[in-house]
Amino acid sequence: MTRLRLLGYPVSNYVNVVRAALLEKELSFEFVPTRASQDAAFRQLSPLGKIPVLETEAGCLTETVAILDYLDDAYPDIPLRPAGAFERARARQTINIIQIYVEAQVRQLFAGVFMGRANLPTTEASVRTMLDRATGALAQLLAPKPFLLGDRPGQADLFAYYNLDIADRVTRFVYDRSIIDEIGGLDAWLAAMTARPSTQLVMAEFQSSFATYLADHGAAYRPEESRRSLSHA
Ligand SMILES: N[C@@H](CCC(=O)N[C@@H](CS)C(=O)NCC(=O)O)C(=O)O
Repeated sequence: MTRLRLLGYPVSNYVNVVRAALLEKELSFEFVPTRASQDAAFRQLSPLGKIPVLETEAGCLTETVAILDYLDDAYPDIPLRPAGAFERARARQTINIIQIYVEAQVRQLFAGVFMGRANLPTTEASVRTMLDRATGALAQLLAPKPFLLGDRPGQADLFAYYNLDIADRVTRFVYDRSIIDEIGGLDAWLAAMTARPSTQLVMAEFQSSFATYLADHGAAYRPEESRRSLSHA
């Protein structure tokens, strides 16, 4: 019997990666709705005050990639990393590119898209420059068959799915361009990922919490305006 608790909020792309991983690994866990916070008490659990946090019997973990590796090391029955050294490194390469050159870029625009504030044109321009490089890199790197590195979804698939979802919403809204379409070749992968029971559960909660989040923040973004929402792909 595992005693795992995931602290997070269903709007968070990072929380959703970890939640999907727990579901794909068929682990028993409790989901504890928790917002990011700089409160001293929360920073005892999460040093940067960020979500997700995974509470384990050994202590609390943050940083999604660390949590994913912990889950695979501690609970290896259903692995989410390829067995081979090269494929495993390729998965991490994919995750790093998406985390640094896609997610961290579009995150700079969240305020103007999802939080009712305004983005600087200079930020929109600098983010676009990096996104263009990342889009080219991912177009070169990703070759789903149908999953990214095997015949079942792994860490790289989950990381890509939830982070490209939020990135696509941002690029459509800010630039009227779809990063997913521009990477290309992802339709069968999106369909296969969207059909996973883990995705259905995680995205259903995302949709309802996201609507509340956008209304609370007076956001300019309207989910229904997005031509491609992965949960409806
Ligand atoms: N590098 C962290 C990023 C986590 C992150 O940025 N989480 C967001 C929610 S999606 C958050 O906690 N934001 C609040 C903040 O940055 O203070 C990870 O891999 O888990």
